[in-house]
Amino acid sequence: MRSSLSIACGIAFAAVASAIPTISVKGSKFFTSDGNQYFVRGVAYQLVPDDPLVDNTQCQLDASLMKTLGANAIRVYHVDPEADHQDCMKTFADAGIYLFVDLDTFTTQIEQDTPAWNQTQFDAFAKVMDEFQQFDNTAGFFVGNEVLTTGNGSVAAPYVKAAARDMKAYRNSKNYRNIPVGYSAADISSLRPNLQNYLACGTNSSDALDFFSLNAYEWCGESSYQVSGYEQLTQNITDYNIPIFFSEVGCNTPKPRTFDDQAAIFGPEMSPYWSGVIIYEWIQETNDYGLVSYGPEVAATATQANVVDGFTRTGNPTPISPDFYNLSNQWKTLTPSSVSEAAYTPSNSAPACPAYTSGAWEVSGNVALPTIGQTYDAQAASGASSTSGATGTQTSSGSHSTGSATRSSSGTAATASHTGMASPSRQIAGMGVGLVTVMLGFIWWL
Ligand SMILES: *[C@@H]1O[C@H](CO)[C@@H](O)[C@H](O)[C@H]1NC(C)=O
Ligand SMILES: *[C@@H]1O[C@H](CO)[C@@H](O)[C@H](O)[C@H]1NC(C)=O
Ligand SMILES: *[C@@H]1O[C@H](CO)[C@@H](O)[C@H](O)[C@H]1NC(C)=O
Ligand SMILES: *[C@@H]1O[C@H](CO)[C@@H](O)[C@H](O)[C@H]1NC(C)=O
Ligand SMILES: CC(=O)N[C@H]1CO[C@H](CO)[C@@H](O)[C@@H]1O
Repeated sequence: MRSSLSIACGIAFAAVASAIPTISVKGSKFFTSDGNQYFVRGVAYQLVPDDPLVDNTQCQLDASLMKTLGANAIRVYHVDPEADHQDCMKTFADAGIYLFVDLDTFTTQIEQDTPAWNQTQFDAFAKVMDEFQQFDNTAGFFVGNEVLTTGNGSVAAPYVKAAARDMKAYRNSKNYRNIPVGYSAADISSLRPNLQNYLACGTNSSDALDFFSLNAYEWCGESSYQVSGYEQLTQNITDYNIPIFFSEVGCNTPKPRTFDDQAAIFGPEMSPYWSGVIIYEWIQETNDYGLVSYGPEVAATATQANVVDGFTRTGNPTPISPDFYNLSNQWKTLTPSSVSEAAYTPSNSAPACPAYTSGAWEVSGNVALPTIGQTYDAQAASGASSTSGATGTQTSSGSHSTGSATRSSSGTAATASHTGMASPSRQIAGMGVGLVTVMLGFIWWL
């Protein structure tokens, strides 16, 4: 009795001593459980297509170098919820690194052209949440990545919002911690303000996102807060009621990357409104955004172990010079002014739900969100839009039989509003498959 009790106490003490504070949302900011404001300084991390959080030897090598870089977060696009993540998550926690993880995969993601939110998707998202909620360093969940890319694609927005509503309700029903649930948007200037307002709008916060984030490739080389477009991004969120941060950043032309935009993001113009940034991306691969490399490029057709698409994906990460050091130097010198949780009283209320505008925002205000199993019926919607103008008629058939599962090229042409560059995140998320879709996206854009 006595000895098992003391062992239990010893374990409890060790757990407390090594615990990383958890992250939650208050108003438009993130805070750690010890009351400090949290700004994301992250890197997109998807070494391997299925799940980069299962090989602890690799996680240790990478976490250690990320610490040197000054990172405090990773974003992982795809994980295997059945795998064991204990060791990697502890490794990252010990390095002070939090996880933002996408709940969807290529087979479960919400599609712009055939929007649906059904039980299969819910169950798959819930599995990822079940696995990762147990870790103190899980900072947030994404219910989608760049689902919407066009004005008429806005009809998919209620499905994204329904997914957030249901994952938040599921989280609460399981008595999980209030891990923030958000969405990662493509930077489409015509769509962005309406989308970010829509996903936060309404008087019932249970129906809204906990945070919004943006994949932006606007700031290229020597630019400025005004010229890059960051000023416009900020003008649209100064009254935003939930946290917003960059879930991908990193124009890679011209080279080398100097990451001058970090000074703006963490400086006085943006840090009162923004909660930081995730740099795209950790590993160097075909798309040429990497901060580190695991060895020279080999033939794309090479089939040896640990090589995918011509790049080795295990071993010692070697910083790519000067990009890695440039980022590290930026982060070292930047300290955003922050507020303690105790001293902060949120004052912004939810934005108004945007009005219906044909071709630009085709959702009529605060429409009823779809329930699980409702699918979008485009034909009925176009017939009904002049009168209802809402999300379109929803049929409640549980099966989603309309349209093929083929990804349309427009769904991948995530274009930065100033540069016209395609966002590469679909590529990292899918490796081989993604590369094809990104190329289709470029062709579509050209
Ligand atoms: C939006 O318009 C394009 C081009 O007309 C069409 O291909 C696409 O299916 C439409 N999307 C939706 C969700 O209606
Ligand atoms: C708020 O939304 C949640 C989730 O949709 C719902 O269960 C709840 O009844 C709503 N509360 C009010 C006051 O409408
Ligand atoms: C977004 O900001 C721009 C100025 O940068 C402004 O013209 C536009 O009206 C804003 N839109 C919304 C919905 O706030
Ligand atoms: C649910 O939606 C997904 C993704 O659109 C689709 O692949 C699947 O067939 C749907 N399942 C059901 C039961 O409707
Ligand atoms: C901001 C920063 O550190 N810039 C450096 C990036 O790397 C080049 C090449 O080494 C330097 O000239 C810059 O000063």
